[in-house]
Amino acid sequence: MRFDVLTLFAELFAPFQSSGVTRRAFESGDVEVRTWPLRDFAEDAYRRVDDRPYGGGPGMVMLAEPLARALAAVRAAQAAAGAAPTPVFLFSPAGASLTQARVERLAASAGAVLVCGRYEGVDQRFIDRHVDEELSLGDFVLSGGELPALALLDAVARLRPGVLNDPGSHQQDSFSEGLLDCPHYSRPERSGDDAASAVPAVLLSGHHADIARWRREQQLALTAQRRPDLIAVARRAGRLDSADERYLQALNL
Ligand code: 9D3
Repeated sequence: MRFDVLTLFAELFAPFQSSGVTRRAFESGDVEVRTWPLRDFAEDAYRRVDDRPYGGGPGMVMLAEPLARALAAVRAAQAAAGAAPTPVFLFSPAGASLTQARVERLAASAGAVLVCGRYEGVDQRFIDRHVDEELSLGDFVLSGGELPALALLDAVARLRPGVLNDPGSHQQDSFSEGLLDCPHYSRPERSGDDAASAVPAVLLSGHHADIARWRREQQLALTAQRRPDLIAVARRAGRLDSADERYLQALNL
């Protein structure tokens, strides 16, 4: 799959592709990332990519024309490679929050053009003409769309075949399965003298069914406490069995 990234900060994308479990996906070319530095598509002598908003107000607006020229260059490169045009996503605070379901769909696709907004926003005419979908990372304020684009690339790359050692392990991800994860413990068995320094005994018991039940109950308790919205979704999706329901009912006592 291929991502074409339109950005004023292309240098942010390279280092990210050489670290961590996702490195293989990028370095093998399975997830190909090509950056298109927007300043290269400015036409005036100052390489201007932004200007003041009509109607006044704070901040600057990203100009539609350099963006449109960069997108035309992406389309030409796709055509030359015999690749079909991919959808255009704009990262913007006004977009829908990225979800794991959206990431999973994208990971199974041919890729996308990622437009990273900066300044107050992008000239609406570029959005109306060219953008298929606006995406946000959530309700907090960043200074541009580059980190959201990197977050998306990371979330997609880890789903590609060969990235995770255990092919089933992302089936168990929180949000895929719909519950938060259980707590994890590793060595040493005891890190001090108080009760909180010991690993829960059940995890050392060797009783796999007991361990699975304990983990499930930890997931249910944590999710009920922190994200009751996810319990409601899991229930509606039929992902809670009668033992789960009994445990949740006991928690409310
Ligand atoms: C009230 C005006 N602000 C909207 C919240 C202006 C504004 C703030 C920050 C306009 C653009 C930006 C830059 N942010 C992004 O481009 C962005 C973003 C974000 O700020 N938060 C979460 N996801 C994203 S995706 C792109």
